[in-house]
Amino acid sequence: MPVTWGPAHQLHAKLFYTIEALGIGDKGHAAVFTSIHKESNYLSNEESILQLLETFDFDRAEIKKQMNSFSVKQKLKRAMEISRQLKVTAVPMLFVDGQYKIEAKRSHSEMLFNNSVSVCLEGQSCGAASSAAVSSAANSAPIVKVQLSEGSEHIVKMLNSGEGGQMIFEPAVLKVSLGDTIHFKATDAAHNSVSMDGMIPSGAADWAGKLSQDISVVLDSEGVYVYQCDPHVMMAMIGVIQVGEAVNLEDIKIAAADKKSAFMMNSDRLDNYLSQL
Ligand SMILES: [Cu+2]
Repeated sequence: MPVTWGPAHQLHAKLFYTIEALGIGDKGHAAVFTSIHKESNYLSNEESILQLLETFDFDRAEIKKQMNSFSVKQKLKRAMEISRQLKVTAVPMLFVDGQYKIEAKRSHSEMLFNNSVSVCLEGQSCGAASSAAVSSAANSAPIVKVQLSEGSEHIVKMLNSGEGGQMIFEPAVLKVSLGDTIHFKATDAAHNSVSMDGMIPSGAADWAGKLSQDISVVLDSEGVYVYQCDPHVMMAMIGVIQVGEAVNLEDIKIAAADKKSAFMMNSDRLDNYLSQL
């Protein structure tokens, strides 16, 4: 079931069901994946969706008919109701029998995620063993607090793929001293580093790096800074730096709750990062 948190997700959920209605299943979903993740076409409006579906040799009228059909609308409505009832807060998340909620917290817990699912689906009784698997999956990524980085200069790489996932800053969470310099390195192309509005210490200087270029930033205010990569903010390509004491952490957390709606993927990344401070 696709997620339906905000208008953008709802549009994509509608696309998901339209693809099913048009009978192009896997091919259609693969085309959406390629468009969003490889071509950076986020399909954020109806026109771009129509254009994508037209590549499957449907005419526009037929696509619109399916897209606005009673059946697709009902499925979207149902998805919204279910995700509200089950409190779906992250992807991927798996519900078994309405009883067990399994969530992959980090990419490296995917294996555990799959294991706990098989225990529950294959086992004769979905009892104690599987609950243990479920809870170990949920707790598989104990929060490790970030340590103060030594030295006064620090490197953050901008990557297509890193240990923590796709489209990611590495390290994504840093703790440094007042006045330290961060060198953002364009290791992979088509990324940048831009401080996020309302998510740096008050009075701190903001920055905006250009695409595919290194940028060095001196952090001369105490507190927490959150920055993003402009082209990949929807995939939560963001990073967090704590300078000295995290004096503005509560303000950042409040602002984060708001910013999260912009993330179509990895929507728990920001919370994960902040929990490491
Ligand atoms: Cu990027």
